[in-house]
Amino acid sequence: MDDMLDEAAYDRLRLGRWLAGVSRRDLLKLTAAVSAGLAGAAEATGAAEAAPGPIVKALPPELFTVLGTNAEMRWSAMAGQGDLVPIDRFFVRNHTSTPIIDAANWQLRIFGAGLRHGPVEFDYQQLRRLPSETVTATVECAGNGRSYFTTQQGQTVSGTAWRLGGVGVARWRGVRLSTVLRRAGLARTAVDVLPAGLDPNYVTGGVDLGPVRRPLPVRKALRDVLLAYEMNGEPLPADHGHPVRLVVPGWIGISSIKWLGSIEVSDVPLFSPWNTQFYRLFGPGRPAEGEPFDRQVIKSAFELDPGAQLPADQPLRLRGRSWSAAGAIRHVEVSTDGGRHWRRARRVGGEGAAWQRWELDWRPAAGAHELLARATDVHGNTQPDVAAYNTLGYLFDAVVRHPVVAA
Ligand SMILES: Nc1nc2c(c(=O)[nH]1)N[C@H]1C(S)=C(S)[C@@H](COP(=O)(O)O)O[C@H]1N2
Ligand SMILES: [Mo]
Repeated sequence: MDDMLDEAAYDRLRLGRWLAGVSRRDLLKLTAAVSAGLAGAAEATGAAEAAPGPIVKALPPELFTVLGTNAEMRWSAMAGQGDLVPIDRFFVRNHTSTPIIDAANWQLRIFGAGLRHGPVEFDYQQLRRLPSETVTATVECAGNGRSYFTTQQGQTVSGTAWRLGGVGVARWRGVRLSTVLRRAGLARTAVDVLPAGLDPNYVTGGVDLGPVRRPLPVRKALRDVLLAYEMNGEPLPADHGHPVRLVVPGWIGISSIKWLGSIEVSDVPLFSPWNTQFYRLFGPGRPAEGEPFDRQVIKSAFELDPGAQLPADQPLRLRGRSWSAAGAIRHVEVSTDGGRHWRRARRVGGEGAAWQRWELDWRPAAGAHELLARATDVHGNTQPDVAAYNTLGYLFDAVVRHPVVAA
């Protein structure tokens, strides 16, 4: 809770600077200049060779739904799985395409006015020799569930039409960002860090926005951010950021920059299109410059595809998962009749997992049914009936109506 207030307060400060100092046109110019600088840095660290398609790994239709340059996990693929999402079904969100980067030629460049000395470089071997840490953490796209703004709430939103499969939990091993920043000579005046990817620049509407990058306050960077080089015990796969990515627990997926090439450390608040144009909440009743957000919300999913066929007049066990970036899930209620009656689901698995698995026994009559699951976390956050509208369709937290057919 405290952290959340700190983040909001910090963003007000950040925004104040923006509104006071720079007009929107200046900001765009600034963004372009920064992009050009970073593009140069990316070239210097070398490496990015194009992969044949936007995604390298196999995308069998029983595990994924392909959405442009992205691949959404099918929730039926989580049936029978433990807490972790295996790499073969972990969702992929690419702004452009997966670059093939050779760890042996890779370097991470850390630079900026927030360092006490000049730029510092780390190669892969140097990073691997630093003290390592292993954490289980969720990566979830801020737009996960976006399609339900349209199908459930009748609203127009732009962006990838994810259902609920833009989320995954993995065991990440790597070096704490704090370890690397301290070795790089972090100054006390540092305020933001700006990690940038080595994937091709993101071009939209004819404008080259430069490499994918989004600033993080130093406070968060030092708290629990990991530079990950392993995922579920394997070297980080190409699609998930090989050789090194950021993992930013609790924050929206865009924070967890893949194919990390550079980190600027600044003594002034930083901006990129990914915290000004995108990944802000725009729309009716919101300020013109949008509302900032960094955290994920609370959601639930059944381990079933929408429209799944179930056997009628037989006892069966419904399974699903709920997760909240704010903390552990306290309880989950499930309805099998479109929201008229609710029953408490049974928890499965231990305490403290990244998501809460649950199950409920049910004997469906023949015909169409609508399943709903509503989670509440230990802070009392609960899933609403309607998610707060925003034009870019972020943070869909409402209860999803999941159709099934029993026959
Ligand atoms: N360099 C880079 N990092 C990136 C992205 C990207 O396109 N390029 N996509 C971001 C977004 S929007 C999300 S949701 C997560 C997805 O991580 P995954 O593809 O490993 O599931 O990566 C983030 N990191
Ligand atoms: Mo995302």
